[in-house]
Amino acid sequence: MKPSAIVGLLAAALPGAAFADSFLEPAGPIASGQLSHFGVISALMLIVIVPMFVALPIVLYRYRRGGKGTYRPDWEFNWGLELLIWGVPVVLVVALGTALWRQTIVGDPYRALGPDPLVVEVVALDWKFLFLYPEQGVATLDLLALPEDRPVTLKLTSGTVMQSFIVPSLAGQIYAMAGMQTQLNLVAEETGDFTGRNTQYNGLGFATQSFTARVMSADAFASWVETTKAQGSALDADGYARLLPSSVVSAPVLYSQFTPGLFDQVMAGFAPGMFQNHGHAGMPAPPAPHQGHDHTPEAAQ
Ligand SMILES: [Cu+2]
Repeated sequence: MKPSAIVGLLAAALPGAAFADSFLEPAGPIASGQLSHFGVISALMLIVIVPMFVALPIVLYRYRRGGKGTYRPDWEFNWGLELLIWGVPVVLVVALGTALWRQTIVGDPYRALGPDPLVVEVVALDWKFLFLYPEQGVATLDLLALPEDRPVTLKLTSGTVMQSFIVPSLAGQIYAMAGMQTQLNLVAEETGDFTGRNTQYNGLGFATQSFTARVMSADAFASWVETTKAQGSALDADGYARLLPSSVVSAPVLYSQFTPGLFDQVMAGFAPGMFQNHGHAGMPAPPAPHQGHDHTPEAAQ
């Protein structure tokens, strides 16, 4: 039986809802790879676990007082046993290591999954995620809309503390850090809503910091972009500044447009020397010498 079949049987034996929004119900190749790797390592570890649980009662029964086993207190060495005790773990470690090595390369978050990826810029905030679509010109808060079957490259940074971004059904976690950019590549192969969240504790709103990854057909995505352009409000530097205070977003917010380069400005706001260079996008008011210009909205024009 293939390892993935074992996991499949296990999954079928338990309520389906238990695996929703988990890599155990993958909706793309990255999570599928995690599932089959999980199956392989589980099967390999059973080689150790099953014989042990079988042997334990046999040994207890055979060598009990009055049992058939011979009492041999002078026994010291047996080549067969030595080979078994040392050989099996060595083979297992090599097999596990090889499987992990391959999976690490295949599941590398930075590995492009195809030509012409949809680029989405992700800014982690307290306690929400801002998604910027440079190609489409729209932006969202706590809604990651994705087209089906098109490779996606997420570029992540944080506008606040370090966070850990994950959409378990689609791809593994990656950190988002202030002043730095990380990348996560994925392809969604099933339409539907999947839950994504931050898994790095960042304060009171942490438990509620989740968002919906909504996978649509290519056509539905295109019309979603058009609808968003027509309906949403614009996100400018002031709008971004209003997102900085900690808050939980009850429903996703759509923006018809955003200030181009906002993602880079957020990162630059944390760059060394920002107090001299006056990067305003990323940070609340810097502490020390800070003068020579006006911060009122009129002056900012
Ligand atoms: Cu300033």
